[in-house]
Amino acid sequence: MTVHPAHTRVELGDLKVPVTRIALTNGETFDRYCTEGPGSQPEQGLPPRRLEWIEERQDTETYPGRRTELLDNGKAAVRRGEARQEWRGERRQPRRAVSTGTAVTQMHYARKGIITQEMAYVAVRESCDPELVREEVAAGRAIIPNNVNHPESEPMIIGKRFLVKINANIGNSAVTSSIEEEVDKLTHAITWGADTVMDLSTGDDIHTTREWILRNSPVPIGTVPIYQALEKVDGEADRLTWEVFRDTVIEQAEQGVDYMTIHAGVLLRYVPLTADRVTGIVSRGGSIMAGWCLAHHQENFLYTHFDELCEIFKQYDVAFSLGDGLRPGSTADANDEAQISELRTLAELTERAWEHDVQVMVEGPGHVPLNLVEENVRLQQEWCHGAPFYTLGPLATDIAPGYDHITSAIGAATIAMHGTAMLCYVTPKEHLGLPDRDDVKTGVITYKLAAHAADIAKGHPGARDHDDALSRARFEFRWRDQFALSLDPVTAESFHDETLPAEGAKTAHFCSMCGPKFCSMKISQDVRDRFGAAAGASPEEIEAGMMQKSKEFSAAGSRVYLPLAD
Ligand code: IRN
Ligand code: FE2
Repeated sequence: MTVHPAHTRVELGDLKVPVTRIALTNGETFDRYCTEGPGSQPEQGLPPRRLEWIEERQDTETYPGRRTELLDNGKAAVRRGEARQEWRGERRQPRRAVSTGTAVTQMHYARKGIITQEMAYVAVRESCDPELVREEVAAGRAIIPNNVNHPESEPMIIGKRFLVKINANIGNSAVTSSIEEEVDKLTHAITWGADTVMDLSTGDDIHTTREWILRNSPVPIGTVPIYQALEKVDGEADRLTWEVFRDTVIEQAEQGVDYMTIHAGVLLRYVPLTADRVTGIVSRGGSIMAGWCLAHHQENFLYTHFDELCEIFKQYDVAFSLGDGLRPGSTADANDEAQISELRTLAELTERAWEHDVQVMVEGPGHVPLNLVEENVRLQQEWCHGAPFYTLGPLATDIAPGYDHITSAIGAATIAMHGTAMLCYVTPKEHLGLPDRDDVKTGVITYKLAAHAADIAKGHPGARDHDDALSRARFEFRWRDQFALSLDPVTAESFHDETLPAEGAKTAHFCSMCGPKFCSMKISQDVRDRFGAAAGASPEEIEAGMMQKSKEFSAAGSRVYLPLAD
């Protein structure tokens, strides 16, 4: 489903890299980065386009039966005693690296000097040299989230040398939202431009919901496995164990989750540092782990078992998203000792994951006043040796519930300009409720524009082409092209039509903002036309022409805006 009749999905070259091609009324076309995928029948899922590449590398094996067994263990569904909506599409057997010591990660290949098809694909998408992709992945400065059990995905890259990406969170925390609704939110999010989607479901049917989402997702899917682990112990954090958590991670890795938020930096000794904060611990995962550490008076098991996690991740190519469980939840708490201490630990864990060839990004805040934003990126980049930074906004102020997509987009554009690689969207419902379909769209569009503003500020090659295409359409009164090129053509066109619905207004040289007489674009075009007539004239002739125009201007009463001739 494209968002405008002038848009078509076109696949380029042997690798079939998609772009959204926009047909303009002047006969030109404009190609945009495309996230929406080829479209799927939800019960059937998407074609596994990467399967061939994964098989060609011959480094995975299947281990029959595993997935089915786990499906039948859907504890939450059994507890509710309701008929479960089973995944009816093709159920492939899960794959993993041939032997436990082996890594099948993109980082592993990149470090061996190999440019995988995934890297080549990403290079076409980003219009860059495949070698740049390989180098950045090898150095850990970029990741390609790419689970071998998610062959439906279209490879994409997260790193500061590439286009700034955005993530949309979906998930049914309320019991009311159904599997269909979640798949619909996924489709909606990628249609509007989400680069990755995180399934944060915490309610019932977590496993089945995730299966549907993965099988229908052309973008990488992230999760926070501690949420499901907590469900398995009936929501009692004290009863969590490494074993329950490990099995949950394997279950999700088998399904094809591409990256997982792991709150391994919430160390026992950091928890007291949050005592004097205005908003304490605001991270869900962070508070679960802090509660566990305090209840057992033991070190966070995600930290103590981190190497075992790496062993699992490297067999499926799951990337770490090292969670910021101690992120500030208010501008007052920004850059405080708790946050900075955790960042130091995340830096240590980044290096440990790299020892296993496991891809890593590092999560960041939260709520941060604009003057403290840059320091966040500087410290993270320095300490984590350039590992991609992935931040939640941050909100630049706390005072606007209902508008937090905007308070956070201000921080997001700023932090991305300084080098954050991916932005986790915030919707207007942040702090207030579960986002619905419309909120997902508003969040995605708002974050697309924040990310793009940062791409321009960073001087990313070609980033401004889109702006230039739109600005030209605007200056030339190609209204239809202006709509087609905008991030949200539907809203742009309907706002225009609210005041000038007539067909003729789509080609008129004005809009209702200034009306026909006062349109600055129209006036400056007239100015150009007059000067255009002087092209080829000698300097003396131009001088004489200017004098003449000056006299005409005074004689007409020195008015900038002249009444329109009928
Ligand atoms: C991103 C950066 N910092 C946090 N995030 C996102 O917040 C993360 O990717 C995930 O979607 C969500 C995790 O929330 P908690 O469990 O930390 O609150
Ligand atoms: Fe918040």
